[in-house]
Amino acid sequence: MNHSLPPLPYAKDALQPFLSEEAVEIHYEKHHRGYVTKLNAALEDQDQYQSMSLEELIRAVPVNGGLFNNAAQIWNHTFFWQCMAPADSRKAGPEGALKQAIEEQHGSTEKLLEGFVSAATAQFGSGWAWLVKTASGEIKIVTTGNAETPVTGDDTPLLVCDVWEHAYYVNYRNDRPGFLKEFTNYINWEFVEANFG
Ligand code: MN3
Repeated sequence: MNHSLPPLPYAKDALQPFLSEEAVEIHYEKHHRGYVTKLNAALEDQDQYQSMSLEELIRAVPVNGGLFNNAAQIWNHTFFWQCMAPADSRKAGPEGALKQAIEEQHGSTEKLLEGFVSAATAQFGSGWAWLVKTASGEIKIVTTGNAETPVTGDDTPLLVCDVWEHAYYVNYRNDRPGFLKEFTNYINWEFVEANFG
């Protein structure tokens, strides 16, 4: 199967001032597209993987190998873009069952997001910070290194933020915490609620 780059869910300038058009352009057109190009090239002589969906491929290949890295980075980035929304289509916070679960388990959305920012700041080197739902319904903050993703495990991803330096360097230079704090104001809570189920 030839994998394709999913369209961005909004215009490249829609996340300003959090992310400039240039930052989204580079991240999407160079990094995200680059993983798609590399994966398709690497799959050309790998007949056993060609009929697999992206998720099937991520689960089938060795973690941290070349196929895994490109496939997982495609999946993680596609999920990441959906986790943010422009101001005119963004809710202030979670509602309904998600809100209730967050308050029961973490006290408040603010406290959960503080923990998320701390964990994401502390992730050493390149990686991702996630909110996931465990099989027992627990909302957890987890971080993964490099391309690693909850897709290989049993947790359901709810939210992710890219903490590779390429995600924030254009607008925030080395200020990862500053990037993360702004990220929390641009969360697409409707998407997170839908993932929570
Ligand atoms: Mn990235």
